[in-house]
Amino acid sequence: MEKIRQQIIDLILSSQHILLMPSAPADGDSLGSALALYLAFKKLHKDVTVVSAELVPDAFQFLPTTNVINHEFTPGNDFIVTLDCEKNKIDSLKTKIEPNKVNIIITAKKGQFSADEVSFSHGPSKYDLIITVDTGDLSQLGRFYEDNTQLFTQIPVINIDHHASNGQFGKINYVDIMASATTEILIPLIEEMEKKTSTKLMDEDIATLLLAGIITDTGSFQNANTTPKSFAASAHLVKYGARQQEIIQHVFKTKRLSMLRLWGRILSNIKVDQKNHFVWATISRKDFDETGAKDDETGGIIDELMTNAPGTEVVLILKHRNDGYISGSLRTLNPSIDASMVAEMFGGGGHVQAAGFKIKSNDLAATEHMVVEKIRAYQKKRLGPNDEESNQEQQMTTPMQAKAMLEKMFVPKLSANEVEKNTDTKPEKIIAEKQTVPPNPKEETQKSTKQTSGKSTRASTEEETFTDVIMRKATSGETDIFKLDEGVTYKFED
Ligand SMILES: [Mn+2]
Repeated sequence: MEKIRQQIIDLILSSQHILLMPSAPADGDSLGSALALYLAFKKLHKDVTVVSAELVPDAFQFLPTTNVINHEFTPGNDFIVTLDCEKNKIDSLKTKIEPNKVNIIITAKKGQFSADEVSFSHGPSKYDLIITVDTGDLSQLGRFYEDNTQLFTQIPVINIDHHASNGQFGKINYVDIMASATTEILIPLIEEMEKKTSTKLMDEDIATLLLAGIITDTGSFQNANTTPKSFAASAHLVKYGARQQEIIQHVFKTKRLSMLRLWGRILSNIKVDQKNHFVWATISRKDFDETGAKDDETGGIIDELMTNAPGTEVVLILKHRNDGYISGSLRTLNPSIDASMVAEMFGGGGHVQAAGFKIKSNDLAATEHMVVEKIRAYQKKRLGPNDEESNQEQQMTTPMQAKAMLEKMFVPKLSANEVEKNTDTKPEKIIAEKQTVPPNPKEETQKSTKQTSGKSTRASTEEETFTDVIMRKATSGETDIFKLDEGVTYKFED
């Protein structure tokens, strides 16, 4: 591990434009990791960009510097069309932009150019290093990976993670599956970087971000992944000034009324297969709509479900997301069942005790049937034959029992005036949420096309030679002197 850390530090120090990518959906660990590295790299005078396809959940907005996160990403997406002019010289060149296409009109001095004199390539990216944090698989970067797959082969990738299912996709892979959180791995990395650069990097904000990762991923030291090392690391961070109370307050003690309503609905809808020691619940779009809860307000409920379902081995929550996917969260309470292997049956992954997957579908009932049957079959095979009754789903809780469970879970954490406070702030929060909906990528494309054609009206004088245009642009102080204006014929001298 020490050798890998040295390689990582060398690569970071020799890079200047660093792209930091936390996994989506963003949680305390992925955000804490990305932002802690952001602050450390800034102290080393690096040009750093943090991009996340998804918005920062309300519970993590309090983290230092969440405002630097970009939700749109353009890695210098130049597409270059090259014309080989060795045999033939160019007489003129002009561009014509139409609603859905661009024509580049090139006239030869003599004869014509042919298709085999044209080649295509991508321009260099402005970044020289990508660091992914808390990301088991590149697909967890969402649309940023899908739209820029070539970038991940052009630029070195450092993969820092703690998921057992990590795909080792980096040039350097720093994966410690024994770590409770990715931020736990970053502590020795940042400290060694301090020594190597003789620069003080660790401060109260960085320590708070790193501690937020450990507290989130261990469920405030309640989950089974909590190790002596996670306690030691946390104590170490508190010594650096990590604001532990602030994290606990925001992540665990602040629950909105809409979230409580949603959790109540989920709890009253738990299904159980007692013979196969399997418990599950679904969350439909209707559940979100009717409670006013947001998509990210389901985090943590699976852990509550688990502690309230004794005798269970596998716990599953299926959630119909607002982006056409159904996501599944899995927990196992029996150490002989590997949750990441169960998640792999559905194209996902994760840790031994906690894992997840994502299925492209808008049919919750059909997906539930498919997933539940597969897990049931998996458990049946593991547990050996049992009688037919096991196929009977039972409603585990009555609404009254669910209410009692909910009260038991929250009474110590939420006082009556906190509930009232939440009610007051709710309408505002919902308005804000509507305004921050991420733009449809299609609309973005259209918008940028319009912008391009709008700019192109900036006129150059027709019949100027190419050298004239460049000289004119250079002397007028224009920076982008090689930019071609639309509809203008650029003449080339011999
Ligand atoms: Mn994590």
